[in-house]
Amino acid sequence: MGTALLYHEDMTAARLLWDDPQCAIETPERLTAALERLRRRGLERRCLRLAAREASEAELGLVHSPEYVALVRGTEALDVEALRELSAQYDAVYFHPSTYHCARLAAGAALQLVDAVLTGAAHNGLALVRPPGHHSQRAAANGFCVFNNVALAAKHAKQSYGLHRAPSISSRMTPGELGVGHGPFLGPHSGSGAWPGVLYFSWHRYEYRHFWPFLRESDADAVGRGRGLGFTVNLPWNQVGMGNADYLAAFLHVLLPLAFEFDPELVLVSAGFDSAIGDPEGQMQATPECFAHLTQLLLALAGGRVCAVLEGGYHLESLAESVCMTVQALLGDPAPPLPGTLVPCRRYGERGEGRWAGRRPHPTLPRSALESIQSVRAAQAPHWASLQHQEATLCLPPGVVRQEEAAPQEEAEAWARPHGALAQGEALTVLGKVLCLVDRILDGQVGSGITAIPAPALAATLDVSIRRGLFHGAQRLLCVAVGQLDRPPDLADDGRTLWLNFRDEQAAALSVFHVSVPLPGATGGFLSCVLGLVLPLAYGFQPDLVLVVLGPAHGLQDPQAALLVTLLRGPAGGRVLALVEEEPKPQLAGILARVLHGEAPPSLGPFSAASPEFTQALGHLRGQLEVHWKMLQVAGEAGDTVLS
Ligand code: X5A
Repeated sequence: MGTALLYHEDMTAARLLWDDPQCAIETPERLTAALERLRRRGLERRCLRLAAREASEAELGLVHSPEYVALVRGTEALDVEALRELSAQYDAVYFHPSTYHCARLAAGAALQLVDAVLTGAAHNGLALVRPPGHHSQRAAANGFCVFNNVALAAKHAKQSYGLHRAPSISSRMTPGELGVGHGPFLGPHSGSGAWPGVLYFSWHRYEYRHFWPFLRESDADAVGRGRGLGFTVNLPWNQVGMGNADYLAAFLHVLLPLAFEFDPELVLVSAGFDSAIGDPEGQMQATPECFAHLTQLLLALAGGRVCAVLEGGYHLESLAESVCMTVQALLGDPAPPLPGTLVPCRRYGERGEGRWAGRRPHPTLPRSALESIQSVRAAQAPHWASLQHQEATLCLPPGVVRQEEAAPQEEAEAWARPHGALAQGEALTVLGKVLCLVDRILDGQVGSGITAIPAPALAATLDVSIRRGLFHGAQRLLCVAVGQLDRPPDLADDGRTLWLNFRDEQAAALSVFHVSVPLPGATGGFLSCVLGLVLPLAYGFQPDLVLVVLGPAHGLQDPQAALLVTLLRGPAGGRVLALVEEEPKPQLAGILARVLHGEAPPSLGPFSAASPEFTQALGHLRGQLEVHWKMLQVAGEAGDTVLS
């Protein structure tokens, strides 16, 4: 088990044989650069290496017409002039005598990856392929793409493994479907009802349809038809320069709420790295680390069964780094912190610095990531419970270690002094271990940790852990306390700690850094809290250490606790310390230890919508906080229009 890496050297054979500026960026070096970097980082040898096989013509027939397959087969025998003539009949396509072989290997690799993951030979994986696939259609090549690798993988998964909520195709986003043009063939709208059981998400450079391939059906209001209503989710980026905060906001506020509600059995990723910084086609600004975070977030779905298939990505350095980040995340490594402050882009011009500063926006239209997010949420709201009742309020302005080491007894006693509950016995012994664990995590000697604490000592141990973390050099410490736990009364409200407490009472922002979150019963409420409130705050805060505490009457089911801890690995580079009340659920600590190690959390089970009252209370809380915490925002300001 582990991460599968599919590749075949033959896929470097195809290359452009004549002058065509549009196609010149799709080179064999894309694959060799990515693979070389994986080798150099020691990542390749940590993967299960599988040589790609060719897809059969019957398999290609799952998606493509026999005539088209025969036509592509025929290109093997054509001379350069004939290849050039045929290529000219398509949009942004070139054929080479090896194209058919390469394209069959690319499709075969995608199918094999699905086989590896669905038979249990691997947990997840990446297929490094070319030509890419997502723009190709039933009977046409398009945008460098010949056969639709990910669409074939989706059909194969449904047909051979009988998945019901099969491929949640997170197309062209993350390491996925972002980037350049929209590849609409995959969506259920490409022939009504043709793709039941598939949720298709795509983000793409759109620029109000001024960007290739200029399709009306790439806009946010194209949501699928008939039985496929709501199963096509388009997030058009209407300006270039989108960065880490924008992608993360799109995941937290659009993709993940819908994906968790959908509860897929498999996640297929059209991994287009033309969404990464430096890419000539995408012109976006997301740094490679972002792909580690996006991948890690996707791994919380479908029991971690994530299959990523390379699509675009034309800046060799950016591509190679982003591929490494994706593979690291697939392997379960903690994601490195995201550089810079995380504020989603409100309107054009806020990112005036940098290499794309010169581009002028369209003179009359508002542009921003938030506007795109708002429009897709609005378009999808009728189809998804997790988006309902929200718009009105929201539009307002390295491994886990079981700790054996402990701080010296006298030191533990000194730290325990203010707390009677810690004075002696087991509580003091545990405190010694926790102090040592806090230090080790902050020093980078240990990735994360978990400790079971005797119930009477929990609150005091938490208090001491916070102080110790700040004392030991944490600049910012996030504490997520679940259950009846009070914020230590004399904790300074100075921005060094952010205290989030899930408890039964009313939602309340007692200060910018002290938030009480209502404890939801329904899975939908839990997901809205975590994705819509806790993670945006956590990412915005950029802590050095996250303390998660499951205290008295925490009320979370085991899969919920596991998901919470999994997702909290993101904001602090994996530096999570979980403190769990010793009784009454001994198995919970084991589950949490495994997710801290990078294992996928169990499914939350059937989706149940939050009550309108709950959603409203949460929306109100978000409304109060979003002035300070920009990652909460899902809409531009009213009348936020940019004039030239
Ligand atoms: C796979 C992919 C882009 C084609 C761009 C044509 N295709 N201008 O990224």
